[in-house]
Amino acid sequence: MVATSPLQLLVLPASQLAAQPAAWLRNVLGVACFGSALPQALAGLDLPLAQVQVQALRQGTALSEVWSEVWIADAPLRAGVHGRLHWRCNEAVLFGVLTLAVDEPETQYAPEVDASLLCESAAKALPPHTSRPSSPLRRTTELAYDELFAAIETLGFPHLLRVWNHIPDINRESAGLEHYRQFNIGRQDAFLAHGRHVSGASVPSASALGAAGGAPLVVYFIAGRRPPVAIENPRQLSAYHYPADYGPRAPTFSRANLACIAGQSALFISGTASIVGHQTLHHGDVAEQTREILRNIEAVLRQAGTQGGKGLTLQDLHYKVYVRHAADQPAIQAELQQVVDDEVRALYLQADVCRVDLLVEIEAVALPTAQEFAC
Ligand code: 3EB
Repeated sequence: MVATSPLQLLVLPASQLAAQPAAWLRNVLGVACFGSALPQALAGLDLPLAQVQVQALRQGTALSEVWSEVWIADAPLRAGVHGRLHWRCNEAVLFGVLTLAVDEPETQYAPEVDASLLCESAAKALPPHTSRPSSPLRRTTELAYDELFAAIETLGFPHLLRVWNHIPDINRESAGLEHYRQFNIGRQDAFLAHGRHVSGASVPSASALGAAGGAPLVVYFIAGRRPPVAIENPRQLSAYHYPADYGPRAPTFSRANLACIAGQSALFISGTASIVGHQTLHHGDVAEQTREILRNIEAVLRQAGTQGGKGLTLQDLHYKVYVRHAADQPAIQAELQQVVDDEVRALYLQADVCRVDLLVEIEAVALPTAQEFAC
């Protein structure tokens, strides 16, 4: 018998997923779909389904076909809706999705003044962020995370392991602040409001990418019963310690974490960019950025090796690659194939990345089945 992990990941066209028999779908924990026109047959299934308005890429071209990332777990699964959050879980792990429209008119809100750009006395005169009216995206983000925390606490999966965030028009500025920076304020406020730390070992692994303008904010995640082991990258400043040059609030995520799910380890590596220290390297050079990312991922794997993930290599990972310009995709793929022998398991998506100078971001997950990763 081939050993299988209690959590598995499949990447396949959404049409193929929709064609699966009901018995097969009973093991589906949750799904993320990438594309614009979701197959009708999928919408009818009672599954937590993140519908993300970004397109899959092949040979430098956006595909019209919708692709899906399918998380599989051991049945029996329970399913439900908690407020606006759709979830499925078994005894060990919960998958949840929140899809929130960001549709209020922006003009009725005060601008998000970036206090880091003001002189000290002017910054002091500003009321704290929480007491000023906030922009629609910031408020929607705070609501999303507020609902997320309320749900996972109630459902008994209080430990956030892995979060994916898709922010409409992530690099666009509105109310005087870039969307990603607004998102970071809302996310951090919700963490604080729920008594959670915004730095250190308990922040989740994450990715934050763009989606089409006018799309909803989509947050999907995996949560667990037990706290994961957070992993940082010695080559990079922890993101939660980024200086204010990157926004008034630092992002709330760890570089990776090792989770114990039903007795087996899973390594979740956050979206990783061509950043060393806190600075973007290789402006305008997508091949160099990709190589830097792979060095960062290797550094995370080495670090994981000292914290319970010993022996995991680039070969063991499933990758998701976010590409700013579709035409760069073949160059990125070529770099990935240089360092990962065998067939690379990778899904390429066209998405904007959270800094305008980043051309590519790569996330990864290892779901090892070997006995040495029992936990
Ligand atoms: C970086 O290293 C790149 O805000 O949740 C990567 C992964 C990035 C997650 C997030 C942002 C996030 O800063 C950007």
